[in-house]
Amino acid sequence: MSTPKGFATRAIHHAYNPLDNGGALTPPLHLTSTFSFESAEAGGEMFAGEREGHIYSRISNPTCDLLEQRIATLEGAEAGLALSSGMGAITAVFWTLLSPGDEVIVDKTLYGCTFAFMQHGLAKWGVKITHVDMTEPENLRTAISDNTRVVYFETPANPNMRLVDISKVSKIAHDAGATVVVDNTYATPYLTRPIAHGADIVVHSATKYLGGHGDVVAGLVVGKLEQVTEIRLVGMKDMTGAVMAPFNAMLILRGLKTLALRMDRHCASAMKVADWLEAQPGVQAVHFPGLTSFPQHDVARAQMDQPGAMIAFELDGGIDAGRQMMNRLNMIQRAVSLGDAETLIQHPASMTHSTYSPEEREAHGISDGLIRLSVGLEEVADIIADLDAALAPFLVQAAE
Ligand code: 4LM
Repeated sequence: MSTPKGFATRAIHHAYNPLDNGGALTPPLHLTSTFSFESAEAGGEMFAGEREGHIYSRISNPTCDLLEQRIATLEGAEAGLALSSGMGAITAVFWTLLSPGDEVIVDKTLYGCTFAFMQHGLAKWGVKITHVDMTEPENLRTAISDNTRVVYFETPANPNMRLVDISKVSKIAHDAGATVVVDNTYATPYLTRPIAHGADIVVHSATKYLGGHGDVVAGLVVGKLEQVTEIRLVGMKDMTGAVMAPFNAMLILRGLKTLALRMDRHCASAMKVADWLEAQPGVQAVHFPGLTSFPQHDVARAQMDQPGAMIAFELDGGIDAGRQMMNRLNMIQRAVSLGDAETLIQHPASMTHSTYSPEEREAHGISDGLIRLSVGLEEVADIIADLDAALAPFLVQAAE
């Protein structure tokens, strides 16, 4: 048996041979909604699941199919599924796995729209949502019951960077018969492969690092073939229709080719920015897994190959100081989303996490003063210089 190829090689070559496609180096873009059947009988057999082949692009498409195979190999999963957005991916998984009366246990901190889907969406349909601080896995053991169907978390969590120990939480969840779903958007499979640590299903907002260029909204799911097929046929085909457009699949395939390269640069720059921020007198706290001051530095080392490139920080002057600092930036863009070539900054309490009420934000550990930085691919000296100029007035005040 040949040795499996390395991550960057599989991200470029896996499951495609140009010679099968007239020598085209770049995989063809299959812009087609439907597929012709060789005969009426063949079409019937495909619908009955007795014959392989594409039927209609709300079920499968060859360009999406290649992307699905690529993300599956990168995550170490049996199968993948391409969807229209990260939220499309998350909701398709939940609509497939759950029935009224089931319980979902989710971590304390989630991306704002995921939180809204749970609290305002799923809860309306008779699903019980329980939030548990999974940074202490034993909390899950106390909360879990026979009704718990799914255990769900992000690691690192958006926006406050809390980590969840995937192995410990998966073990507790599996002992109780629950399915473990991990949102791996922040880490990407280049840094963390949750399935190797025991997770069952991984979801992504491919809008972020996987696409990497801020030009597409997309989502992905990976897991066991049987489960992914069910999510395809129930969650995607019938319940959400959240299908990825083939053109968008091409953009994500292009992004994946440079994922390893980009992540190395993102992570190296973020480490320098975090070190620099931590040394500034007006900066009250920096939350970044690569810092030795990070409370879960050990968990980071155990399950992340590098610390990622998302930083959360707070200034001494709280959110007023944070807003003033953001408004003084020149190069760094004030924008939500993350994982792009451009460094992006945003204020979770009034932007990505404004779906939480102020009381909920407090209970869920999302402080009003928190600023989120997605460190991009510019020269790191320019990123630090922009932050330095914007922070200067606070540093003077802090020194006085
Ligand atoms: C943001 N995030 O944080 P789509 N999972 C995680 C996310 O951060 C996001 C999604 C899912 C941001 C968007 C504005 C951890 C999104 C949802 O946006 O539906 O692809 O992914 O800035």
